[in-house]
Amino acid sequence: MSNYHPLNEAEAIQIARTISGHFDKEGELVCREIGDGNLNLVFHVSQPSSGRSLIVKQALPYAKVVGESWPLSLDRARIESEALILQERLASGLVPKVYHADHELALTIMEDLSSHAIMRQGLIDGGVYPKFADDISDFLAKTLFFTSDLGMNQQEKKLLARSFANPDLCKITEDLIFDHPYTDADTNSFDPHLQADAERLWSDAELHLEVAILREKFLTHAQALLHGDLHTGSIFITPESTKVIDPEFAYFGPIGFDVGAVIANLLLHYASQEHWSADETARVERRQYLIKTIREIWVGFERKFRGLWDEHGTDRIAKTPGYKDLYLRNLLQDTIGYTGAKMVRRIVGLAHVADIDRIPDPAVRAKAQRLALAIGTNLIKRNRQLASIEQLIDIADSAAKA
Ligand code: SR1
Ligand code: MG
Repeated sequence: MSNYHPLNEAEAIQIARTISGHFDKEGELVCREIGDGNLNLVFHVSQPSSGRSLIVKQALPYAKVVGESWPLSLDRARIESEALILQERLASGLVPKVYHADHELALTIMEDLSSHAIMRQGLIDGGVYPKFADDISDFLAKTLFFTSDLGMNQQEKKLLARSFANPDLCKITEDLIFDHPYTDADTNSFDPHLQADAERLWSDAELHLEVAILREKFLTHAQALLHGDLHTGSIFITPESTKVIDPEFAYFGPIGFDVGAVIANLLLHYASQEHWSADETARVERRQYLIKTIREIWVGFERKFRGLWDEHGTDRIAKTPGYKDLYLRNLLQDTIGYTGAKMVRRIVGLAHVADIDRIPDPAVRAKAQRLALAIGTNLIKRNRQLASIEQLIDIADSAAKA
């Protein structure tokens, strides 16, 4: 009989007390439920007398954003804690420390990162993060290379993939990213002024063909252990530090899906500058900063991934001349396609981004939304013809100037 039940704040405090040596024995603990995501409860437990704190994150058996009508496996909490532990081993310092995991209660107790900002909000507030491109390209290159057939024992990888089968969460992605935005699905949600734009997406056969190819790769191409939901709401940040959180969507999939997720969210923010920049000069400057960051992420990721391949490659046949270049070219094309898919879903699909949704003036919001759709659909349609990150950048900049 499972002991699972959603915790209340008093119970979260009781559980937090069991983390030995974290809090002073005597001091009072206070707790607030701060979860503002789509799926989980998040308790912030702190001790004012010692200044110490931690996070108790608990999965709910359904998608909070929709309600109990959308059941979800609690096993995602085990997947999240195990992914965090593995990511810490592979990319040390770039994820929160895990103090304890209870699979029955579907909870993970981890480092409190309240000293950091959620990157999406940080960007909306005009934040500049000089270390981000280096940190995130490090995270991507190390976690993805060392869980791929290039960087780990291929039989062990198959066994690891078994423990990261994540069907419920993959189904969310398969539906919400690779299906529903391209048909008149009940889950879709968009401003009425986008009706004609959405209908164009639903009837665009050229677009559907590329989405079908990206979807097939998501379903079948078990390249590496992905984070699986690497948007700017899954990143805690300061100018000096980056921490990737929330890998509950982790599973073995195509590497470009993670890289594309980061770039897509920077481009959604790029589109949102229709509102968040004070004037045209500020808008151009802010967009240049975002583009520079995207370029540095891809260039850093590619350089590091190639370096790991040369230094730690485990596969003899993968050293065949030309193979690495071909692999990286395919990976770039996947990245471009997934970038586009992750942009489109945030405009017409179920789950949106605050960067764009919080634009108060509907006409300005529509301009940002249409820019995101123009960039996203172009990237999807052209991904298999492109060969450099500069071409992705050209597509974004040309759409913004149009
Ligand atoms: C029902 S969950 C909606 C979205 O929230 C998560 O962060 C994922 O991006 C998912 O698609
Ligand atoms: Mg999340």
